[in-house]
Amino acid sequence: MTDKNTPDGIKIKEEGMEDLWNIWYKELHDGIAGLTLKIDRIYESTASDFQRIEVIENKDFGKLLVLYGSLMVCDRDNNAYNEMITHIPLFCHPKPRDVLIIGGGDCGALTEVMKHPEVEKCTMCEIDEMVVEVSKKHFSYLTTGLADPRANVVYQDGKVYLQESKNKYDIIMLDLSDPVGPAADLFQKPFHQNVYDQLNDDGILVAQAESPFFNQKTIRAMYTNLADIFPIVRLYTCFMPIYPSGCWAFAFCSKKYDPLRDFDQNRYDNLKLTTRYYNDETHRAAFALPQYIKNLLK
Ligand code: SPD
Repeated sequence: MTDKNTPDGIKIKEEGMEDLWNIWYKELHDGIAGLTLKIDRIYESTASDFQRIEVIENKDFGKLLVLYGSLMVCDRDNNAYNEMITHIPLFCHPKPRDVLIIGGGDCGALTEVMKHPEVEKCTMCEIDEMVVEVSKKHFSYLTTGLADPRANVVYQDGKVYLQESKNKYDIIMLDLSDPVGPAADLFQKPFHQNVYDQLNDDGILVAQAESPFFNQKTIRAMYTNLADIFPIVRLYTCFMPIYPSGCWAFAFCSKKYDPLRDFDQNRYDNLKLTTRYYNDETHRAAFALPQYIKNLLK
């Protein structure tokens, strides 16, 4: 392609136009840092009754789901989060028959839960049906668990669902977006107390707990509140490159089982899970916390 000067001096390209596509995604973390990704394609840009929903694509990270301007999942690294929020409690509970996921609309956690034959029923209570529909369209490999007859999807506010639930669960997972917008109340003590009340006497709660680097106030408040309610509360982390700081925390809260002492090595060995992040070593290592995170919990 060669440049050609027009009579008025404006340069034009001889053949076609140069591709000037230069669209970037930018997510600020605490207003002081951030993640930027070059967007190669925009698949969806819409809004539900609850939030903005975008699906964009980056050459290296693949498709990314963005809710209210915050990255939720992407092709490249969803495994870490989804595997660590599910398999850790599932291998610590000796009979995880009845599981409840609150949130989790991308269905990645539900699909991981379905890998456990001991689970008889897994209910996913998601407020926003459009997130599930968008995920089925763009992240179909995350949503395969929906076809399992043990899966039960309810579209309702998780807070209302739990208040009205007559059921008791072995494991409850809070697979939530950040504590703003629709999920804000689900990070508060009254809701955590409600979760405790809906767990069986040996039940386990795992809650996503944000970035230990950028969201220290949230983690400290959550930990303090949860430790008032549950006899056993342990924080653990995993690497999540698309989330703020690349390190993500979860709170393991339990009425009876300890996440290390009660890890069922035999069940793990027999199940021969296909995973990309979780294994018996990452299970144990996840609970080894850097000193600055331990200090947060004092
Ligand atoms: N800042 C993004 C935090 C998102 C944590 N939860 C994601 C839920 C995906 N199932």
